[in-house]
Amino acid sequence: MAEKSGSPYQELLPGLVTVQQHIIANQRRHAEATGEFSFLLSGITIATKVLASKVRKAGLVDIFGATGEQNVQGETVQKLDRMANDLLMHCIGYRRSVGALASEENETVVDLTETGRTGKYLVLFDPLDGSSNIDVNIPTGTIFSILVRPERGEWQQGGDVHTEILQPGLKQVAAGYVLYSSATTLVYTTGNGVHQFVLDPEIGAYVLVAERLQVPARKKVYSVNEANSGTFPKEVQDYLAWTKTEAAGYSSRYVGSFVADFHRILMQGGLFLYPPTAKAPSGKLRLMYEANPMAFLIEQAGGAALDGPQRILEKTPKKLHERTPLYIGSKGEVAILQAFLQGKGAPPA
Ligand code: P6P
Repeated sequence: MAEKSGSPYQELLPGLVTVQQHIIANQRRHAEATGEFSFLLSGITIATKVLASKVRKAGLVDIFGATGEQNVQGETVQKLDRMANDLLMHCIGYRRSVGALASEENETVVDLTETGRTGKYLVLFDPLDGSSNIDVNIPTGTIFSILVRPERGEWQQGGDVHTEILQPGLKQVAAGYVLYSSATTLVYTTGNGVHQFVLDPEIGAYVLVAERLQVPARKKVYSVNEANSGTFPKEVQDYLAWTKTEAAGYSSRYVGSFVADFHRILMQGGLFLYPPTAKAPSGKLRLMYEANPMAFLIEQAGGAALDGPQRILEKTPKKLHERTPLYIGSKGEVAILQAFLQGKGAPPA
């Protein structure tokens, strides 16, 4: 289980700690923080609280099923997808510190600077990852990543958010997700550790449950869609064959909803794999608003994230919706897979 360390904020925040309080206490440590970020984050928390209540009622109210439209990814848009996207666009876009928004559901960046906005934050999100699972009550999630516009003196002078947003994951100032499951849990980092909150429906607040989460270095559990293994790279097939040996002794867990699979690994350790396949030669998961935020979180928690040869956070995106192969989880488990990818084969017994 991820270790929980003593809160460095406890002296500031005795007793019940909400995510807003936590962000403000966090910001007190950074003189330049102006409270803009905590107001920005409140846009995400309010939108996801509303979404959590809708997800809980899926089936009771007419939000099951598809809208009949396709998104930029060529995927069928679920009714809740559309609702989640509209909610996040509205609640985050309302914050004047935001200069642009990007979503899995929108083909291009929503440029708020066109309206004379001078916000420095660039917010990217997957509004409802795993939404195809909604109709069968499998957990889904919202993933977000926050960048800032490059320094250019006066924000309004020059610059184009459509290109400025194409920054490597190392430039993220914050990232996180909300998992809509048996509990609604929010996990975020601003580069100062990974912190977990649970939505208390009785008070309508995300309440701190763990700070500075650390993912276990080893855990013999892998998470992959084995149906695709016939067209995985041979080195990945060799890794999976090894995990099934008695000596290796691995188990397998796969929800098919990235946020749920990732959260289990953050809490208990393991390795999530989405390798290149014949159907998805560049992998399926998107770099900017799925792989990058989760890579930021896992590295802050002591884990690792690769696309194969490269660290995810060092990849410079060429396109907003580009996909990437993804191997993410416990540092020791990623290292074993990496050895297979480098042709070094299995670790010594
Ligand atoms: P597959 C959901 O559609 C998603 O984008 C991720 O949440 C999930 O990890 C992945 O696709 C599952 O893909 O090919 O195994 O169905």
